[in-house]
Amino acid sequence: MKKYLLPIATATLLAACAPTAKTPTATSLPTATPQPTTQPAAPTWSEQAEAFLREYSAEYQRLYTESAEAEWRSNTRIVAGDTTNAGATARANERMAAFSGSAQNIRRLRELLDHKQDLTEIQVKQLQTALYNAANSPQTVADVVKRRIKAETQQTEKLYGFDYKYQGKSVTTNDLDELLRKENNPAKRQQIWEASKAIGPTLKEGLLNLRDLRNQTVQALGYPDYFTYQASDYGMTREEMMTLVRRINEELRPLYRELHTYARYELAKKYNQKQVPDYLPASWLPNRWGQDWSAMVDVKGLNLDPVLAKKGAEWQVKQAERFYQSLGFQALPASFYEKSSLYPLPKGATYKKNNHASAWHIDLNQDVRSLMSVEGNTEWYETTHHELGHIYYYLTYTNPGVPPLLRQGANRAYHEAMGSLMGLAATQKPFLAGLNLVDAKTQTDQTQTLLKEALNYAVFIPFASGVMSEWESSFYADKLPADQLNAKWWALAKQYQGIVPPTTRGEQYLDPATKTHINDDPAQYYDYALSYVILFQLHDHIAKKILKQDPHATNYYGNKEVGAFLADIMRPGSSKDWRTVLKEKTGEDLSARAMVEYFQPLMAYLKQQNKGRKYTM
Ligand code: X8Z
Ligand code: ZN
Repeated sequence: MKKYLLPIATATLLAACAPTAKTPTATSLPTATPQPTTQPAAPTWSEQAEAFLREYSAEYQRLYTESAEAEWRSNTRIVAGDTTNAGATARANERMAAFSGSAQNIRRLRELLDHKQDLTEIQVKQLQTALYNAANSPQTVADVVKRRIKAETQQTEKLYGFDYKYQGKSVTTNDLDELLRKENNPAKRQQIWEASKAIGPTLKEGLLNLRDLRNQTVQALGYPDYFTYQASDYGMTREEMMTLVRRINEELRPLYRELHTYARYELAKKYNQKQVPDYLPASWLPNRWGQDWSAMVDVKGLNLDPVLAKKGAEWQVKQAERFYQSLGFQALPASFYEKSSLYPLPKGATYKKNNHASAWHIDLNQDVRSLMSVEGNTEWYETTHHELGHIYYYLTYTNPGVPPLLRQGANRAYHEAMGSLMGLAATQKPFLAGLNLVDAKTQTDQTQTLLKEALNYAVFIPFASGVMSEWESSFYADKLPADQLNAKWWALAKQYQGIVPPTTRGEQYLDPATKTHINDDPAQYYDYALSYVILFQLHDHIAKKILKQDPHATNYYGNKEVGAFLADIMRPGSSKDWRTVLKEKTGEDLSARAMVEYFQPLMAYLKQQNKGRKYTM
């Protein structure tokens, strides 16, 4: 599910249309004898657009809310064999689809957009957004849209209703993640990793069906494939997006090569392997997809796990809120705490919930919620900050200057960047010391700290911009054949991440489908790669220009100027062009410069450590 928007069909928008006002055109204008003094002037194009958008937006917001409420229920209460929720969600999403994709609305949107030069910029932006949304559910192919909605609801239920088993017992994904961070026995690690991949084959048929339905939906409005459709949200073609993510990947590649070499040797030592493998076995890494290796390093004096375990999950959410408040953001609405689903289900619950973190803007107004399974540990500490970033983004662009259709990020990557930035800030030593989470007087190793950060942020790039983006581009645009899905996944993992599966993984498996986004947030994972690049650009600016602190050792806490800087970016939603926003706020275009510079001091250390070691990528 789109982490921060509604799941596809919804995010995608909606349906049955309110009757459009009849457009006066040259031919339909009154022909009676002109009486210039009394005759009301025919409405201008801008006035017509205003009237249309008023009506459209009200209906859009109403249907969006219904769809979000239904999706919320479908994602927080998954009961095996019970189809009530699925039925209600499908119906709500169909109503949205029938409205947003109605032929009448599409016609009218195009007609108004044909008179762009007579409209205001914000009118044009809203009409374009509505037309973009329409392409996700055009009613000219109503049957395809309907089947797709049903298939997506079913895929979500399968994905989050799955019962993971390890050593004969049911386990949660939190359990598996914890085991992968802690287990030192390589044979056991392989079993855990394999247990985490058991869901893949159960999702294959549904995913292949969804690929066709997603492609067919957007093709009806002229997009060649679903990946291209999603990239167009940034004003880019598929090729332009792939060129951009490949460039980012290349810029981080020298650092990744050092990290990869370092990890092979260090992990071989840790697991008592005489032979250092050329490529990293996926089961050696402390994350199901090898997208974050930071748990490999424990920086003495900065390990948060014990203190977070002691303070507990609730404290983490409250602490993240306090951090945002300290920058000048409001307290969260009471309904956030009443309506969110923040913690794991109690043991023995008779239903399941979505196990991946997300944030929701239920009514495009003040009803904001988060769905998480927070436990007291570093990973959830960062994720909590990440999700509240979405929540504060929602609340900040919910203002009279931003109409409902533009209550979105400057682009999707900005939405992902805000909270991840706060997550990074909330782990730096001066911040932690200020809050008494670590002892300020304890000497800590700066190189190890930077190494741990690189194993989180830099290691993520080849996964997000390489493996995920290349696989989905090929899946949607090149129609990757059904008997090459897993082979392609592992070829990309080897090429970009230098990771191989512990044993041969044939086409009876479907390892990409174990990543939730492949199923319910399709063809958008480059958002996260771009979000990391943006977050380092923002962090660099905040540290150097606002705080006048070393970017490696900042403390944002309590700084209202930092809060104002972030709120200025959030406030216009998508009513302002994303490139302009970045240029105005940081003086830079989108670039990996800040990220590369941040990790530059680590290169000498890694080269030293890797001296005499064999490089394989
Ligand atoms: O999916 C997420 C967020 C969704 S709001 C928790 N993230 C990516 C992932 O988990 O794969 C955050 C960073 C990467
Ligand atoms: Zn997110």
